[in-house]
Amino acid sequence: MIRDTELLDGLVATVRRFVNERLIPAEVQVEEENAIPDSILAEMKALGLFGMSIPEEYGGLGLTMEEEVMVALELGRTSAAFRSVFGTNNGIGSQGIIVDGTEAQKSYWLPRMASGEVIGSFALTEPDVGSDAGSVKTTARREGESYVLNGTKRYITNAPVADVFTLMARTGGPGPAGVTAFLVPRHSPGLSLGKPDRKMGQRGTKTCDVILQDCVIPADAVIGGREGQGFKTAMKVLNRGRLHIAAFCVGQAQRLCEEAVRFARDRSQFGKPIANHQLIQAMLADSGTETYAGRCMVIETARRFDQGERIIREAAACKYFCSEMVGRVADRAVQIHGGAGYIADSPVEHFYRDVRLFRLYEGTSQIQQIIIAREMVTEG
Ligand code: COS
Repeated sequence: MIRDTELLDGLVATVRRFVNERLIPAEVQVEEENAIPDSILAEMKALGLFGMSIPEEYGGLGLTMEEEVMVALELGRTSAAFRSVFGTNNGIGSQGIIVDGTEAQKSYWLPRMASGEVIGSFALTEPDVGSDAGSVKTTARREGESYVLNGTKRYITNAPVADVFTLMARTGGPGPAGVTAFLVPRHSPGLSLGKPDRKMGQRGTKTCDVILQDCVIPADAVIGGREGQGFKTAMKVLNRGRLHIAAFCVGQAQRLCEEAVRFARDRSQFGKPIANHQLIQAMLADSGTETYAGRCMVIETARRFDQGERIIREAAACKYFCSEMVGRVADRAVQIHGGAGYIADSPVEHFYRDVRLFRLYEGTSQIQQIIIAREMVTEG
């Protein structure tokens, strides 16, 4: 749903300009320094990017899903690290509070997240708990007016800079029904961070372990105030997150197509630009077609989400198709660049490494396949 076409066009144009003029020129620096420059962080905050999808009454831009998708398509045209820095504030780090939080939790945390004063993060994965998210092993023991948490959370995006974690821990019996979602402030006693992970790509994005050793938090830190709802909160958060990631993948594919076309026009072999060779054209055509298909499916699913439809299957399908698709597009972009695509100076080299993550996080491709098939079978 687009509430005001003119306003959205203005926002999309602003983001496009910001991406072209500020973010794309800084990609090499981010790659080399493994950090986002402070000046860019400040500009992102001023543009409202930290609170894109946080409701207006809590200081955010309150974008609908369709509007958020239109912005994500633009943001996807540059290094994933830029989105990642505010991605958890809009997505998995704040959505738990938005969908299931109490009024007190919303009014305390959301305005701070929307301004970027507070960084939110989402802690579900553990050393032994990945795809089987309902088997969370971190425990939360009620003691008077507190909970005492014990366990380790792994590969937690933005953990090194986070101020608060939406964290899933077990308060009840085995399986999804025993999981509760908590808001755990970074400086809670007993909470420490592991050393930053060294990753294949997405340099500038920070992840590490979150270690809880008799970590004490107040009893009112339970999201929504009810135990046993944490798995469902996490799943609702991921439905939206998967759609956002899918749109971002389409943006990445769009940029890869632009780079491939530019190179194919400039590079001549056998006496003519390689863009005029049919085998190169076939690769360009496949990438352009798949990117367009991804764009259509994310916009359609976002519209249905905004209309209140159940989009579990469609969000999984978007994440599955678009994350696999951008992998193929990146591979072709490197192929079109030839040797130049394997050299670190080329943008397609780091995009090739960066996009590999999209098939893994917020549910692997295999998990999306399971979700899609289960929904198809139960829908009959
Ligand atoms: N949206 C809303 N509710 C959902 C849901 C979704 N996408 N998926 C499950 N639920 C609900 C179910 O309806 C069920 O509710 P009831 O108990 O009222 O029937 C409950 O949650 C338990 O669901 P289910 O029985 O399907 O749980 P499973 O243990 O079988 O797990 C999968 C389901 C595999 C889909 C889930 O564990 C998953 O998504 N795993 C991937 C985790 C992931 O993405 N990790 C990445 C970490 S974040 S970077």
